Amino acid sequence: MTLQARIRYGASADSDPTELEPLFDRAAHGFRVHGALQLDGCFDPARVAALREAFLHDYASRDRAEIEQSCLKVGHERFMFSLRLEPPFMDPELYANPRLLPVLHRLLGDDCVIQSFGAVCAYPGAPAQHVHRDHPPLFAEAGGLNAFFPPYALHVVVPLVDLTESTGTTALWEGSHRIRSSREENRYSRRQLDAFEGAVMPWPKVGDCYLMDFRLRHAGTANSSTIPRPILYLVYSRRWFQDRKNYELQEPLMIERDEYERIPEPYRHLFENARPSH
Ligand SMILES: O=C(O)CCC(=O)C(=O)O
Repeated sequence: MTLQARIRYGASADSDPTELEPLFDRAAHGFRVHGALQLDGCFDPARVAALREAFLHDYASRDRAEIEQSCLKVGHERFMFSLRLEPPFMDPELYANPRLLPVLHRLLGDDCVIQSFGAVCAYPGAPAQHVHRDHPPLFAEAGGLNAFFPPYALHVVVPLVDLTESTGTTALWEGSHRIRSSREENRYSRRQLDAFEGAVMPWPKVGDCYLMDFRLRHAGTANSSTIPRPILYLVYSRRWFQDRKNYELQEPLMIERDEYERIPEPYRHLFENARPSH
C-alpha cells in the first residue's frame, strides 16, 4: 500500500513554476490530513548520489567505537548522525528545494526554520525499530486538543539509497498525528504495532522524499540487505519551536562561521537557530 498523500513531480512542470502551485496546495492538504506525504522526483538523483557517497565515506565507515560515542543509538545497528553543514550537504537544492519549500511554507509559515539536519543509518542486520513518536504532545494536559493543532514541526526524509523490501523503510501510521482519545490511541495493541498493523510503507527511490508530522507514530523497519541504509533527515519547524527532546548528545545544526556566511541571503532565515562555531 502506498501513502495516501503522494505527489509525482514530472520534469515538464519545471519549466513553468505556476503550474506547480495546485500541486503544492494538494501536497500541503494531504499532509495535514494524513500526517505523511511522499514527494516523488523532488531532487536530482545525481546530487543525492553524491550525498550518499559523501555520507558513506565520511560518516558511515567511521570506526564503530567513534560512532557509538558520537551518535545517538536509535535501535540495534541504527544510529543518528549529526552532519557537518558543508558541501555537498550544504546545498540550497536540498534544504530550500523549489519543489519542497513552497509546501513547507504552506504548512509551517514563510518564516519556518530548519531545526536539525542529520542522517539515520540502519546497518545490515538492523532489526525493526521500536514504534514511537519523535516528540511528546506540545501541551500534555490538553489531551485530544493536540490533534486539532496544525503541524508545528516535521521531518523531511531523503533516502540516500532506493528503499526496498530488503533495505527496509519507515513504517508510518497515517492519521496518528490527529488522535483525539485514548480509545483511538489504543486501537492497536503493542503486538499489532510491532507487526506494523495499520502502517503504510513508502518505497521511495533516490530523488524522492517523504515527510512526517512530528506527532506521527512511526518505526524504521529491518534492514535485511547487505548494504547500509542511510536516510537524511531535515527537521523544519515553526519559528518559535525548539526541539529540547532529541538533542542531548548531539548538535542539531553543526555549521562553521565561514559556511554560515556563505548561505545565500534569501535562505539565511532558515538557519536562524544555528550557532556557528569559530
Ligand atoms: O530508520 C528509519 O527508517 C527511521 C528512523 C526514525 O524514524 C527515528 O529514529 O526516529
